[in-house]
Amino acid sequence: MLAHIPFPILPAPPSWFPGHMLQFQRNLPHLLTRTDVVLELRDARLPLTSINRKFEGALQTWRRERGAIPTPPPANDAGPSALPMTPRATGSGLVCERIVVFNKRDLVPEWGIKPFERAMAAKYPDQRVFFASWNKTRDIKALNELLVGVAKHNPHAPEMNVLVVGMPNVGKSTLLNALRNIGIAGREQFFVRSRSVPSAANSVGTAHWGTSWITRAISTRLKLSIDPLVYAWDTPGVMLPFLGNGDSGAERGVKLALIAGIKEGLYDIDALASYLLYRLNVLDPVSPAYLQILPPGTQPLTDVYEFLDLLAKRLGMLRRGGIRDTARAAVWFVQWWRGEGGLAAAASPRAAARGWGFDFQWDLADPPDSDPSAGAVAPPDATGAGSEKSQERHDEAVIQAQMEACIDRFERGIDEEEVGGANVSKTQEKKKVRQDLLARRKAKADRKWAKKVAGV
Ligand SMILES: Nc1nc2c(ncn2[C@@H]2O[C@H](COP(=O)(O)OP(=O)(O)O)[C@@H](O)[C@H]2O)c(=O)[nH]1
Ligand SMILES: [Mg+2]
Repeated sequence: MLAHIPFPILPAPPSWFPGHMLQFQRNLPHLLTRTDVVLELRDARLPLTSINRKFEGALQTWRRERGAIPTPPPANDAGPSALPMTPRATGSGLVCERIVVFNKRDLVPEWGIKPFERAMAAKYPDQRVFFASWNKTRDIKALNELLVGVAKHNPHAPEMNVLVVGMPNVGKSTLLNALRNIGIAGREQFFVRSRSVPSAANSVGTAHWGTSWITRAISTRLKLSIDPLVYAWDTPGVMLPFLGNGDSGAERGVKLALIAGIKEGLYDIDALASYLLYRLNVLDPVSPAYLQILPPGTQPLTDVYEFLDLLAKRLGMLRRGGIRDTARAAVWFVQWWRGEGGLAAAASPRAAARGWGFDFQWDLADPPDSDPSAGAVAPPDATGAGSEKSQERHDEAVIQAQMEACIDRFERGIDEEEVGGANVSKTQEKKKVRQDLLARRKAKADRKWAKKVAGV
């Protein structure tokens, strides 16, 4: 088992935000006026990094306009702020649902899914979370039923429009096709090209941008269900315009490049390989997934050049003069991981893992540091019968607490970056922790108040 896994040196992230992404982002508010359900896809391996925070403003306005969330009171009002909710019928009578799908679940270990769902419910109570994989029929069926259920709940609407958003390569088109295949069998299946783009897309400036822009911006309309009538709109992947400064920006960039969210070729392959080696070590420090591609008997290792040298040896990748071709081995390593290697890493057991996916990392010897209550997980009930179940529940609770702490750290990091505080002092850091704690308490009180008002 690796005792110490050093963090690799990473390059600053490139800026990759082509014009069509900017156009889509600008026109999102218009598209939302004709949207009933937003299906927001994120990569299950990057549940936090693949959030596109640039969508947040437009989504909040959309929900507010449809009465799904109340307009926030003025700053000096002592009453509760924006209330968490799950709208079925909104104040305006218009459908307004936001469903967050963590896609490619086949590439993360199943043991983390339940704790993650609970951590998300605790931290983001207004988001409906769903895990899916295109090849898991059960997931696709359940998602289809969820969408159809929302439409059935709103029989007054002649049709329901679903807008699918997310970063590039997160699996939007694949998931939509799978949903269509499940929802509409056989000859009824079809999709309509941009010629039939309804007024929502036309309203985003056809005259100015022409049809090619429409095709890139919102190219296909898929029918997901006939009765009730549900349509879905595929959209281009939109990246974050700025990935951040310092170590966290560099790490974000490399993660996104590995899952192919950032255009390949903008990165040095050695940087990708060294980060991947680091991550696989964190996910399973005892028997990392890459051991199966190295010469038999190799022990886990942390030096990327030693690793690539062994890999080139195993694959027989040689340059002229018999020198091992480590650059080719690095390309092969990343490709391997994107396919079967990712699946192998997802099969890793919970026992030794120090992380889950690419956004969660912890040291089980240390209780979570950001929330005083999070470390207080009750010990398992060791009274014989049912103790295995009790142990499992305890382990899940521990992981959930670690995940919540990771989410807090992530949010804190983003907030600090947004106020330009890359170099915050210890005093500021403590102040922020305190503020976060108070904010969480206030949110809890607000939730209680909302329940009371709703009579639940
Ligand atoms: N392992 C896995 N791969 C997926 C899944 N969904 C999509 N992919 C792959 O991810 C890549 C990008 O998918 P695509 O649908 O084009 O993504 P989009 O850019 O968001 O539309 C393709 O190679 C798909 O085969 C999934 O659930 N699991
Ligand atoms: Mg696509």
